[in-house]
Amino acid sequence: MKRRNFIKNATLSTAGLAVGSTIASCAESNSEEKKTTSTSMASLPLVIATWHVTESTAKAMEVLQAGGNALDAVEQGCMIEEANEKGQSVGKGGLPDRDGNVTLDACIMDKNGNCGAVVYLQNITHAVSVARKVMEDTPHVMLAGEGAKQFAISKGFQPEDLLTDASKAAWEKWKIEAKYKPIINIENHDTIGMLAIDKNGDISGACTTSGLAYKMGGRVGDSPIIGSGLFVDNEIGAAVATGLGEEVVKTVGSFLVVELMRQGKSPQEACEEAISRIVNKPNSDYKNFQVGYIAVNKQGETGSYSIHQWFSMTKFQDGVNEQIQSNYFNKTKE
Ligand code: SD4
Repeated sequence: MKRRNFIKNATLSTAGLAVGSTIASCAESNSEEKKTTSTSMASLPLVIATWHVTESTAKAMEVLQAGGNALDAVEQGCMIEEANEKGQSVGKGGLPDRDGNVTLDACIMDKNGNCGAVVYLQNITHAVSVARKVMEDTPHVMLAGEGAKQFAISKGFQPEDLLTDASKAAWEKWKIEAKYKPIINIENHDTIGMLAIDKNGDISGACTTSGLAYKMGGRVGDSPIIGSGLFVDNEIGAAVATGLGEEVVKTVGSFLVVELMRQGKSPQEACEEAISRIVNKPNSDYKNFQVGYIAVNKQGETGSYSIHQWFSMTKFQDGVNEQIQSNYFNKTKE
């Protein structure tokens, strides 16, 4: 499935062996397509991620199987996609803003509620790792722009040009008309949000992106905003978002999903409710943008849901690393 295939009109935005403990789970999804999203018996460790990123989930699972914790797993899993030049919305090869600058946003959150983020980071491929350094080596949560870059360099990250020939060519083509119609894509490799539970039952998450293609210079989306693009609560579960970041920020989406789980909803129900908050706003323009959520609870149940079709979750559990198509809200023909 190629990235832009999702655009149906001009405005539509947008094997390893599992070992570990087994957790019995009793909550159930109310989704019509229950089989696609939930599990009644969750064995650990497990990893889920937005979109089709089986190489990234495989890396994360490798870390977990080797005894690594969930934080190491999500960081190293996301790094695979950041280094993948073909993924045009993450790290190296990411599509630039309208001025031709590739600017990255990322965040990471651990089991203790610690978090770190970078926004508008340039010339450093592994934004997720810089976010982790912000979390672990500074008294701050977020660093932006030049400050984030200088911090990364001080930590040994090598600056490099992230604009590949393919992304430059796409930008040159875009400039001919230069119309900004945020594209939320369905391609195999995209903004990656990843959640993991390790053998100890501890949860961590990460999210990394080059943001919306041809955005205004300086624009930052939901992905590095704790509570919007990502939220982890080790007592309850975790959620991560993808899609038109402005809409996620307006509803503090990932925090909302986790709080809904705290109130007793399953991950699937919580993702569906968070999407319904967006589409049921007065005058919601949801037909013209995509938002998707994935979530996991402490019992290891998972869920995913989006506004439009073509969103998927990759899940690695019990030796199975698979892409699972998400159920979605807008069933009218697109
Ligand atoms: C953003 N949420 O910058 C990101 C974009 C995205 O798939 O998820 N694209 O708004």
